[in-house]
Amino acid sequence: MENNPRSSAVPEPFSYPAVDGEIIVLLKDRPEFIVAGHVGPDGDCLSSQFAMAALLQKLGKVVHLANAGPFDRSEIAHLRSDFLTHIDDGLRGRNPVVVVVDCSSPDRLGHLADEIEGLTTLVFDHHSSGEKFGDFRYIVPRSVSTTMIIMHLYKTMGVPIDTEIAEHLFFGLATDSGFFRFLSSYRGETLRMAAELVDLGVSPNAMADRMSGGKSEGYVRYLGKLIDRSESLFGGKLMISSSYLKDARSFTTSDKPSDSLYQILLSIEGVEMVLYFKEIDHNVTEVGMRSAYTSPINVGELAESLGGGGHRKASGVTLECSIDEAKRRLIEAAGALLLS
Ligand SMILES: [Mn+2]
Repeated sequence: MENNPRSSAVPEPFSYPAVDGEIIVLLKDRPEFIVAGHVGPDGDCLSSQFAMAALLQKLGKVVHLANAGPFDRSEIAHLRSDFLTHIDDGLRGRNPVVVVVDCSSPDRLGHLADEIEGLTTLVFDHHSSGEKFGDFRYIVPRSVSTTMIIMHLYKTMGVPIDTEIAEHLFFGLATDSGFFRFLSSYRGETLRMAAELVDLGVSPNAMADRMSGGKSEGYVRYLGKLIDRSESLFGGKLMISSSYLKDARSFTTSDKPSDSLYQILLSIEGVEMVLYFKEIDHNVTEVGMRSAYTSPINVGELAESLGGGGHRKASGVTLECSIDEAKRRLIEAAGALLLS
């Protein structure tokens, strides 16, 4: 063992820090809650909202789900009616506590940020970047998903997890970890938590099918177009692709096949970074950023420097400029990182 260079490098196993007592008291004492998540909600955000709402309901609370949307993507369109898209004055007047999940800064709440102002706000999140906000925070950047943070809260509060809740918790973990592909070494605790969820009735097989199945033919054809459109820059270190407003005329899908696109472009040997430009309006461009497992590039920092946020390997920013201007700015910034 003494000759094994790895044995001395084994880090302390990760465990979730204790949840602040004040947070627990607030959750137990107050009667009414709004559970909010970020704009353009993804699997972890929506699952976290459902799991948090279920926890509060089990505590006997009145709970409202809120999200500014959009709920255009076909896989989440059916959930639209479960969420308030605005907080009206009647609800505000009852002084509910706002629980914000999976959200690194207030602007990620969209127009809800203004509507919850003045209400007591609790934040549960795992993003490492962003702006500290809310009256109370439980932020665990090393947690693979926000749903795992909420699972820790269930355990802390001794609230039983039924199969439906377990499915929400697992789904957020599965989406944010690329079905465990992004999980690194010495993170057995995450697999042990996943194992508990499987023993509570979750089928990883069914979850994988839910994550990757159910796509329309138009979606797959659009993915083909985005791959076809992609360009290689900086000697093959950067791949970029773009979606345009005009695409709506040629492709019968409102879904953006971004996860598959990233995965395919990152699989090209030598690619360190992928930038995906989405024309949202003539002067609004969303940029998704990914960096390769083996690359030292931190796209979370890059996004943050432009007013966005995310993680080391996956991040995004919304820029108020044309798609051409966004490309010019980002390609220059990427070049500075990749060629340094
Ligand atoms: Mn997340």
